[in-house]
Amino acid sequence: MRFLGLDSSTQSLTALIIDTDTGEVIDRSIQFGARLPQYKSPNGFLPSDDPRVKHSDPLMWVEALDLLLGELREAGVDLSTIKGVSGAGQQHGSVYLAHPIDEAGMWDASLPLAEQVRPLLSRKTAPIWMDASTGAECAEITAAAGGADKMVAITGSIAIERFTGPQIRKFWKTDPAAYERTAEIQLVSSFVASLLTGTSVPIDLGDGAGMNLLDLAAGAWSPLLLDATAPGLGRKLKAAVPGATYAGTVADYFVKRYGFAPNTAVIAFTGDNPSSLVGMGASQPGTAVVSLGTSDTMFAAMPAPRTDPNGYGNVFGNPAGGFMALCCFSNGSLAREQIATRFHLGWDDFAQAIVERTQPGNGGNMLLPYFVPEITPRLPAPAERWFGTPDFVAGKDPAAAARAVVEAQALSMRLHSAFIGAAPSRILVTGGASKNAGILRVLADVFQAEIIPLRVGNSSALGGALRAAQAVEGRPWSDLFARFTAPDSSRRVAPDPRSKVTYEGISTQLQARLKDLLAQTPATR
Ligand code: XUL
Repeated sequence: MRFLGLDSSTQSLTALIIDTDTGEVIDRSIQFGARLPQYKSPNGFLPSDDPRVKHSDPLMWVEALDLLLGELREAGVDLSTIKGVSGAGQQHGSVYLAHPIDEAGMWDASLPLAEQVRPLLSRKTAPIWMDASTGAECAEITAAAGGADKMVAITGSIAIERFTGPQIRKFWKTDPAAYERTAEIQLVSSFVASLLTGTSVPIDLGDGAGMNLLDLAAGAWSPLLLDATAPGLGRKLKAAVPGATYAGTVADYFVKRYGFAPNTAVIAFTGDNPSSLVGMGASQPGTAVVSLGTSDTMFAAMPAPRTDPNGYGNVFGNPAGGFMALCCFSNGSLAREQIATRFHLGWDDFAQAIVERTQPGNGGNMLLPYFVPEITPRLPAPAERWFGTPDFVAGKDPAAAARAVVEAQALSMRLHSAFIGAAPSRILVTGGASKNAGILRVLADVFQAEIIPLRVGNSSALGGALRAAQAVEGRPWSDLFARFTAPDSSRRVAPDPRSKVTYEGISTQLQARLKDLLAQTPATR
């Protein structure tokens, strides 16, 4: 049987189709910046004078869905053979609707969907996970809830700028009339699922945990936090549902326009990280995953919530049951791209610079690579700091710059993810940058762990397809994982034990420099 997984991420929308009988995988993506330039969002979000504000136009996501399904059809993919669809969205981003979506029969299949969804929006833009502008709201919610410890005890995370609750509160404070007009608030994941069914699909527990609103133990919105966030919020959110929930069948619009079978099942969508946990075959505790995308994340499944005493880590729901711990870094691919562009390095040069032209420790050169506001550690404004030889500091050493950005990212990841548990000896990697041998080499040496890329590139979309297969066909996870989440043995990287001591020393140095940087950073709360 064939299943479709969708991943609506920061910079692209991906479709991935699996055939559980033959093992065949087809995938295709739409890059928002390149393909939908009319939305003026080269990196997936709208320009803003304030670097802390990051919003996207939700209609860009809707139009991308039309474009992607149209392309699949033109490429000869018979969408009537798809038995189930699920998927994922970038986490935390929120879409505001003046009317719940219940237009299944009303959308005209001869017209683009974006034009028909436009009148449903009560807010033109959607704040996304990169937004860092809600420091005041985080402080207010924390105070009203009874303190940071209480927030962590209920939701698994302190109040965090990018999480949806603080974003909703800011919307209520800055545009109370539009907030009043809002009948329903969706996450990116549940919004895309709602488009597919033409009905309002509930938020799932995995992604819902990234809102600062979910009581993890109860698996339901916390009345205390709903009240602490904005008036009447409980009426604007449907009850959250477990990951495998059947959400309906694809809307008539997609049947008529793209040839889906009318009874194609749609399973609730989840966040991209929870979906990746499944797509990496890592939904049982014991395997750590590093995802190298627009954001870099490190995560692992866990049976019970374990929270980060430093407040950086988060707990989300695991779509296969239980929980997952996650650390998120906003200076992921955007920081690597900054260096590659600034130093005119192609990705092959970038890898070669790391593997062949520099050594672990980078000859004492170190970069603090914060080109956009950082989530971990919390930096409300961009900050770059260069330490080392005069050439490096003057921006005249491209090879050292390439190693420096990746070493700092890997060391910061190791430092801040320690709360997740014992140091891993094997790490699965995914995301666009996991194709880069230089980055894998640094990860292996910094973590002193074997780094294992998988054969399928987009683990979040694959997670969607696997969840649809598991829910509709009832196949055991172990069968699905054995078939679709195989490692790419040719690209495995083993750690070099000689670099262990070098990185221990540099880690201490990085920690001290981060402490200095944080001390120079004005508090936002
Ligand atoms: C996770 C996070 C990011 C987004 C990116 O908490 O904010 O990883 O999910 O899509």
